[in-house]
Amino acid sequence: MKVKRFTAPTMAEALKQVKGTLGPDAVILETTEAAGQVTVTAAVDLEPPAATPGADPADGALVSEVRELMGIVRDLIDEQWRRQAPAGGQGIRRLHRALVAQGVDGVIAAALLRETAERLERGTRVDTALAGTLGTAPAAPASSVRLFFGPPGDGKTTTIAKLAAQARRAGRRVCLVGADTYRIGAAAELERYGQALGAEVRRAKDPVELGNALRDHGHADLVLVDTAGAGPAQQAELAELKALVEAAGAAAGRTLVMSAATGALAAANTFRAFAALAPDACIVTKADTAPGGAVVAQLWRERVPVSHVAAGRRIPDDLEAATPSRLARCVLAA
Ligand SMILES: Nc1nc2c(ncn2[C@@H]2O[C@H](COP(=O)(O)OP(=O)(O)OP(=O)(O)O)[C@@H](O)[C@H]2O)c(=O)[nH]1
Ligand SMILES: [Mg+2]
Repeated sequence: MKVKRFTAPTMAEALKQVKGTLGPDAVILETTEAAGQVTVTAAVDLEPPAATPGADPADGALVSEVRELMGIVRDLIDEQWRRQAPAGGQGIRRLHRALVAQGVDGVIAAALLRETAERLERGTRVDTALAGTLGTAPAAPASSVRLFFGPPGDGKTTTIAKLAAQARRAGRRVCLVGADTYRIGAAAELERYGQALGAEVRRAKDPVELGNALRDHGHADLVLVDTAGAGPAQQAELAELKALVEAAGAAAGRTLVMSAATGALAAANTFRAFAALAPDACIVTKADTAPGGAVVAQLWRERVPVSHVAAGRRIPDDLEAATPSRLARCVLAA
């Protein structure tokens, strides 16, 4: 692979140099801007790998994924040349910089760039175009019973307390079910929240008890189930969570709670680990501590809707419904 840097007064000129020197297969690795000059770092694969008889099919898949990525970026470059729109070019450059700064996976970043570039007509702001791209994910379904799961310490219990407090303010009857039997003090913590918020609290130490609690939760309008945190490598804990989800039944909502501080690789691993629980929504927490672009980009790729963003510890104020423009801020706030 040959890597080269090109500097020019405009993005279009720099990209022209890239294409002229490295050819149409060049991939943009990074763009920076300083003192009125744009610097583009680009690479080209010098020797396209030939198909080897008996090669690992996984290698073939990887090669075609990289080829697809190169094609996407090449289309993007062509598109920018065709439009020659300075505002759009700047917007895409800003988005590219933010995606690189947040370490978003290359394939996801290229897809986000391409879809957003398609929305960038002359005069459209990049945050508006990006919100349009992110807004294509399906909406989180409304469920009167919802389970919350995710990595340890990412904010499940605090988020449940926020949702419970918001529902109580709206005059709804809330029942909290504690299924976290691992952490010392987890049950007492939920009890305290229940007392402070005027919500009934129940405990379920296994899937059978959870099934019973959900069948007989008084007359609550909203039932929120707290579970123990599990990391991507904790197979036994993940299997227990899956059993709880199954006991809750198909009508129960399933929210993955993930911190905005999760990096791209951890976000991909976490999502893979919890995919067996089929989350139908995600809440991104701790957005006051990190932009959260890698998590938002991963969820967009998986087509799991983000229902809320939490940006602080205050109950219930630091929890807002996620909108496409709020999510675009997460991505661009690098
Ligand atoms: N800064 C910040 N802190 C948060 C946010 N949400 C939760 N926290 C804090 O993160 C810590 C862990 O929150 P918990 O709600 O206990 O997390 P959990 O996922 O239930 O943790 P486990 O049950 O141990 O897996 C607490 O100190 C919370 O106050 C947030 O949006 N921003
Ligand atoms: Mg907890």
